[in-house]
Amino acid sequence: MPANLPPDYYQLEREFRAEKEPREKLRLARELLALMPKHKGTDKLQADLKSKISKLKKTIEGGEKRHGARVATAHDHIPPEGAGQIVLIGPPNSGKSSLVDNLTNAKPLVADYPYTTREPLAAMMTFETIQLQLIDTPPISEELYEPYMSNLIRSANLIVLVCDLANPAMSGNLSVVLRKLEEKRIILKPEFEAQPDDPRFSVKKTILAAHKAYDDESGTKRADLSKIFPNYRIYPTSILDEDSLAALKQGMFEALNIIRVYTKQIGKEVELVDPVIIPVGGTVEEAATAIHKDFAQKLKFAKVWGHHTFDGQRVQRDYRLYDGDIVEFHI
Ligand SMILES: Nc1nc2c(ncn2[C@@H]2O[C@H](COP(=O)(O)OP(=O)(O)OP(=O)(O)O)[C@@H](O)[C@H]2O)c(=O)[nH]1
Ligand SMILES: [Mg+2]
Repeated sequence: MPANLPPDYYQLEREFRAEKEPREKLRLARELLALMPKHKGTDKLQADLKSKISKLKKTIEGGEKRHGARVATAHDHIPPEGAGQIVLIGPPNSGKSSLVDNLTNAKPLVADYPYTTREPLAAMMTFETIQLQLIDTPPISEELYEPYMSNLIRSANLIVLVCDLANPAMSGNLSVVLRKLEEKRIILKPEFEAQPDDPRFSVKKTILAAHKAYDDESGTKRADLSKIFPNYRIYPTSILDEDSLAALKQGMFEALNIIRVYTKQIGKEVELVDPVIIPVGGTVEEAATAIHKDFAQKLKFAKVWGHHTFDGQRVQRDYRLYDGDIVEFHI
């Protein structure tokens, strides 16, 4: 049976063959698979492509395991990876590197003296079915503000401000961080906000890790934090408490305002892996576009399985999706 492939397919296939970088190649392979009509004539092509996808995934994962973490070379820009880039900042010795150590495979240097971390370090954190990129950074203090910090913070999707509840000087140290950032025209905010009209300023959504929580037996430091940072999400954390780290992880995902949508082929079981990532409030059309823009154009309808529908409900392109929904596209 002839494959009858659409003309776009051949163009995309040329791009795929020419591409050398494994992540981009993987993205193109997924686009090809989405574009390929699903019938008997394309069975072999589909199988070939799936095996290429699985090999590419192995190559990428192998590379990540070998490196574990990557010390950034151009410090003010770390290429984003995964479903979100999250930068940990804070005063010296607050526990930034300890958190990255406990939440990822990376092994940043942790020590009981300040100014241990000298360079940013990126590492991947698994959250259920997705990966988020964490970036450990050198401290911010009266004595130190690495100039590249401003760009690192500006380009992040989310900031985690790590506060040291064991340090009697916590409040003063945090004021220094806020002042240093303000001098660079970076304003931390508890929610996403439109960027100010004055392009020299930037606002950054931030959540707090109230770290070394066990050292604040009376809870006074935690109360101080709520006063300095009203309306912010504050997660008490300790490296001795797995549950607190899991709660912070969940908090990071929620703060990113994204949802995971799993795609399913017609007549096949769904595999809850590699979800499409779209903003909270995103629609079937946005999920289709995230796979390929042509795909969204050709979409006739979709079927959705999830918490807000009955199983297999037929929906139109403007249907709002929720985290964890499963979608079957019909083109
Ligand atoms: N009690 C307690 N100590 C912790 C915790 N997390 C980290 N520490 C200790 O705090 C100290 C500083 O930890 P780091 O992770 O190196 O702190 P940092 O913020 O990366 O420090 P700099 O890189 O110097 O800015 C180390 O002695 C850690 O063992 C915690 O949850 N509880
Ligand atoms: Mg450190």
